[in-house]
This record gives sequence, C-alpha cells and structure tokens, in this order.
Amino acid sequence: MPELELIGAEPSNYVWTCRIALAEKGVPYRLSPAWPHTPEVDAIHPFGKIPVLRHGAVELCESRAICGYIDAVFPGPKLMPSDPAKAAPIEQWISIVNTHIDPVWLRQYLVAYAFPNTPDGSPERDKIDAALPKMEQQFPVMERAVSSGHLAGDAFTLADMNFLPILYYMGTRPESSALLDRSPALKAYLDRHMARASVKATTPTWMPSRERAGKAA
Ligand SMILES: N[C@@H](CCC(=O)N[C@@H](CS)C(=O)NCC(=O)O)C(=O)O
Repeated sequence: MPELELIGAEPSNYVWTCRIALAEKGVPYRLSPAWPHTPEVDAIHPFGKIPVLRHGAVELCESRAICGYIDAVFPGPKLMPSDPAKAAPIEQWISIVNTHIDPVWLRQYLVAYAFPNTPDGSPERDKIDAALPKMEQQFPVMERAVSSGHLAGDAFTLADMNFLPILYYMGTRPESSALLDRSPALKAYLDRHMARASVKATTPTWMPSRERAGKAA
C-alpha cells in the first residue's frame, strides 16, 4: 500500500477532523504542512482549500470525501455504519456543522481574531460583533444536540470528529468562552472527548494566526 499523504496546516479544523479519523482507523500517514491556496493544494482542490490527500494515484479534496475514502480503503473500525438508519443522522450532523456552525463560529468569528484584515493585526470587531448574535442562537441548539454525550447515536462518530475541533477553538477566545461557560452539556462534551486518544494525539500544537500564515502586515 502506498504512503498516505495528508496536506494542510495542523490547526485547520478540517485537517484535524481527517487526522482524528486516521487515528481512529489506525492508519499511518504523513502530514505535509501547507496553507490554503499554495501550489500543492491548488493542484488538488479547485478552490485551494485544505486538507487535500494523495495516496498513490488517488488525489482528493474535501474532508468528507477524504474520510469516506480512508474508511473504505483501510481496515480498522468503520467510521460509517452500514445501517442507513444509523449512518443518516451522522451525515445530517456533519452537514449541519459544516453549513451552519463552521461558517459562523470559525470563518466569521475565529478568523476575525486569528487572521484579521486590519493594518495592525487587531481583531476585526465588526465581524466578531456580527457573528455573536448568531452564535447566541446556535450555542443552545448545539447544547441540546450533544445532551446525550454524542451528536448522533450513542458513540463517538464522524459527526463528533467534525464538531469537536470547532468547539475546541471556542474555548480560546473571550466571547465564545463565555458562551461555553453557559453551556454545561457542550463543556462536558468538549472535556470528555478532548481526552479521547485519537483527539489527544492530533490536537494542534500551535494556534492559527496570520503571523504563522505569513500574512502579517
Ligand atoms: N468543505 C471543505 C472546507 C475546507 C476549508 O474550508 N478549509 C479551510 C481551512 S480550515 C481553508 O482552506 N480555508 C481557506 C479559504 O477558504 O480560502 C472541507 O470539508 O474540507
């Protein structure tokens, strides 16, 4: 079997999701550091996003496709159950997290702190302030969603692998930390699953910042 190469920056939540999946399956791989919109990424993702994957002749982008490929090709515990009634709720929550939560909590709120488009590198206050009312509404939704301890069914699934990295970053900024403090189920969910071996082994060792991305003004 050829070596699997995952290409992307360690702190990316989508890179992290794929790394949790790889760790859950016990698949050996090489993480090749790359930022979005760099030649090695642009060669595979039509919009230059990370992660991308190379495995022999296979080139893939999009975290859901990457995780599906890993699950299908490698032995180890199945990431997706074969029972449609069990698989569908997992897909449902992956979709909700990726289309409702990531765009606001990370793309709008966290990015305004980590990669601000300001001359002096100060946070983009207007973006943060615009995200907060939406987050105030979404936190209670996700609080209810994890009340059983998981997003779907009664086990740690690909849905949790998608949500956990996003939730982790909420503990790193002031307003989202305050929201987390008011959300006991989310906090317990975060603490419990951050201690899981696959998550612990892949937790980013550095925080996203525009200095690290080489975008300092
Ligand atoms: N739908 C993609 C999203 C990937 C994505 O948004 N990655 C971010 C980093 S976490 C990125 O490359 N952002 C750069 C950009 O949007 O220009 C996936 O699931 O892999």
